[in-house]
Amino acid sequence: MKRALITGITGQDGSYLAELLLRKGYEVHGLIRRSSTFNTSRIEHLYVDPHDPDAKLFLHYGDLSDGARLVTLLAQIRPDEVYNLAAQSHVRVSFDEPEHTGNTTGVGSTRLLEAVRLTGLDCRFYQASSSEMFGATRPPQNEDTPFYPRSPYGAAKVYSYWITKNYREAYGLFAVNGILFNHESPRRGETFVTRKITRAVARIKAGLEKHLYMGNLDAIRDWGYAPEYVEGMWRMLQADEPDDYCLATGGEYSVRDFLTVAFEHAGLNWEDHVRFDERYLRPTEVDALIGDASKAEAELGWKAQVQTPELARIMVDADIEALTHEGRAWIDTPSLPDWN
Ligand code: NDP
Ligand code: GDR
Repeated sequence: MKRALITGITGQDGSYLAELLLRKGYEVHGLIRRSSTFNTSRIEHLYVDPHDPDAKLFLHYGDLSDGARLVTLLAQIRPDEVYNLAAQSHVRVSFDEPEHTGNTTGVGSTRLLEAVRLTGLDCRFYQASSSEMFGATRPPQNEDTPFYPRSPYGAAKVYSYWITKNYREAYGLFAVNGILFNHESPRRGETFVTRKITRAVARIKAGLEKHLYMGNLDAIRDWGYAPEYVEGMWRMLQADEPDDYCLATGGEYSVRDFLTVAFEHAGLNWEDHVRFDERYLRPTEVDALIGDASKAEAELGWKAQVQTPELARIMVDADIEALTHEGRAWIDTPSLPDWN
């Protein structure tokens, strides 16, 4: 049985990846942060009491800012695969907390890579790199596109990208960068633009709210469906040679387009409800990210199935369902394309 360690297991991607690996028969270990309230709602449905002989999911306290803990944990777990998904992942917040973002989203990756090296493990390493690294470079973007980050978050991810590549070259570690374009789902954090919109649609439809306050509606993104993207992460670690890959849909939609589809799906007109608030603008914006994932398709057989309009409808339906069924809808395991 293969063993995996996932940092960021409580996040959107971590929860889908844990599900995927458990389905594939892995023993899954997750790094979680101590918090005064429960922060494991996205993986509660996967959790089995560790005393149960069938338990395959194990959670461990730790933090990417605590290098010694990472060494101890790796030595104890001895994983075959490490997925580094943990990060302060909100671009707008990274302008408020640039140092913290650098420490976790950037140097945190070095701490984890060092822990792998110090424990001498023969394991494969996945780094959650981001299309935000391309920043101001014009689309379409692929693995050869130069980086031009436009936020402390983007700059921290560029650092993590290069340190991952350096450990591959310097120490022969099977370390890969998945350069993922925006991917969303009903489990997306509520302050990212897609989920903010679909949650508001559900609440406006139910008469709980009237207005939604937004920033720049002209930004263009390539929004895919998160459960498909975690399959791509896994495929990168099954390849014969370590390499870096972009995952994207190739679609081109503005925030305004997403608003239109989401509100229309609920029989609403977004212009009746959306208001501008400058607090949601960023000091420097990333105008357009549109990915070219042809390398992943050719070498990994990975291709996005769900395009942005369908994604918006999936998320609106889930948020409406969640309001009527006490918030449980987003836990449902999505139906996935047949990859084999
Ligand atoms: P989320 O914000 O949903 O999850 C982030 C995870 O990181 C959470 O589990 C969080 O824990 C954990 N975390 C944050 N800080 C620390 C820390 N100091 N030590 C340990 N754990 C920490 O992100 P996503 O699931 O959307 O994204 C996963 C990764 O992929 C991130 O690195 C993100 O930057 C990157 N990425 C995401 C894309 C997307 O479109 N979703 C696109 C490209 C890259 P807690 O729950 O306790 O807060
Ligand atoms: P992004 O995602 O910055 O692309 O980073 P986000 O959903 O936060 O913003 C997308 C675009 O929407 C514009 N926008 C707003 N954004 C938010 N959050 N709230 C608003 O009210 C709002 N109004 C307009 C933004 O300006 C931006 O242009 C995500 C994260 O998941 C990163 O971790 C990941 O690396 C990248 O995607 C790829």
